Amino acid sequence: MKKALIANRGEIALRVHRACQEMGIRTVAVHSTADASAMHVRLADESVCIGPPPARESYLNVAAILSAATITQADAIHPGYGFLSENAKFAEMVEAHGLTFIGPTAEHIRMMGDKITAKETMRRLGVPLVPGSPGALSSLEEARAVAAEIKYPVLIKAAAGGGGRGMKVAHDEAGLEEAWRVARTEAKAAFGDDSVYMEKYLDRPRHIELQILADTHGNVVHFGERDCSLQRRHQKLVEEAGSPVLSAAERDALGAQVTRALRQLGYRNAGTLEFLWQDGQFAFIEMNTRLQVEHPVTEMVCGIDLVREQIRIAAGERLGYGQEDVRFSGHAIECRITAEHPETFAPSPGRVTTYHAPGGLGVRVDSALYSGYTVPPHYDSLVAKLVVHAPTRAQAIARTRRALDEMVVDGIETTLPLHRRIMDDPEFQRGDYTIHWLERFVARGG
Ligand code: MV4
Repeated sequence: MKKALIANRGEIALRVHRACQEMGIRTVAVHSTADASAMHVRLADESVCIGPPPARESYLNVAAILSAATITQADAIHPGYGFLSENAKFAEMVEAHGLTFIGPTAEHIRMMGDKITAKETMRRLGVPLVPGSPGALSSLEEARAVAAEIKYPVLIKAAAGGGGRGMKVAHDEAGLEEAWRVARTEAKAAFGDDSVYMEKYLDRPRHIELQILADTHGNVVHFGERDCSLQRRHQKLVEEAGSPVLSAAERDALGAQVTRALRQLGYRNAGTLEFLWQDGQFAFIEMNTRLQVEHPVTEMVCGIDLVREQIRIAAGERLGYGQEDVRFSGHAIECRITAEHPETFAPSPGRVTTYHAPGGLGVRVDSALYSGYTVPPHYDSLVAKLVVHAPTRAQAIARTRRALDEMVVDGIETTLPLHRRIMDDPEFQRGDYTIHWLERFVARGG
């Protein structure tokens, strides 16, 4: 692999560029007209403008991206996260053009994109699930029967869903018809597919996910878990590795189950399995077939470069190490700093007059910001990921607090003040939170 096209923007385009650079692989940036002076364009070896600001016409424009790869003679494409990263058709088209897709097979992307197929596959491979319907619900009558069996409250979810869209709770039989109707209508509108399924509703779970890598020679290794419970409206704000509630033995047990399953599946490249954890029990809900935003916390505790590994795997190389070689050291925390008002979450694009990144031992900032950069209004509001590593969780919190105080992003509103308040909160410091904690924390104003 000599030249890779990076089909993304912002901090993740930089992240992939850095891995390529260190491996002696030249990079091609693609960009919209709104991103002509973006950092990912400045750092890449070459760049190609692929369209106007709306993502649909640029970062999601498959024909323009494949043309850019052809004219620059790239031999691989890394999709980053979001945009085309979990688009099976795109992965197929990349390979049909004789290029290497740095990610899983189109078949596995498609399989996990359908949440019903993903669950059925994991059930067959022995991964624990939330009790629910065996597959899609064919009628309201079937929904009633399954709910009676698994007991209320229940959740109706869209097969094509994820990220919380097309999801409705029913607390009792009286609420089921409405949940059934609304979930199907929303699923049809959002995904063009009204297939839905049912699960027992867990009322206070944590969101814990497991990172894996698989090479094309049958080796599958896991890199432990991330606790991603601190989210608001399905947008994660803070992630940690490891989870404050998991023991090394529980991690090993879950990891062994998951790696066995993915080996049987013939999965390749990076993947993340999402679980809900409540009362000491794990239940698989979804699998993400991409590099995730929060991958750096795993990199920090495992001392591994996940993007480098993705590229090596795509080039057909062997992992070259086994599970026993993966060691976990210390604790890592990521704060997602977004260009939003810290209380109202109103978007705050605009010109960054001063940007100053924090530093020191155990501090990493993944960001495409620079002083004088204008954050465009067209895309995701993430402007920086502050990632901190320290020997213990308490030290990681203290270090995050210190780094947040050093960090300057002037000219726009950011969530920096909210992150400071979270780090100062006694419940957060005790690790005492569920997926509902942050919503309430924000509502009570700290
Ligand atoms: C659930 C759940 C409770 N019980 N499933 C939301 C997004 C999608 N990925 C799965 N989600 C949930 N599924 C059962 N059976 C609660 C959520 C949920 C959630 C999950 C992870 C992180 C944040 C969340 C916020 C609200 C609801």
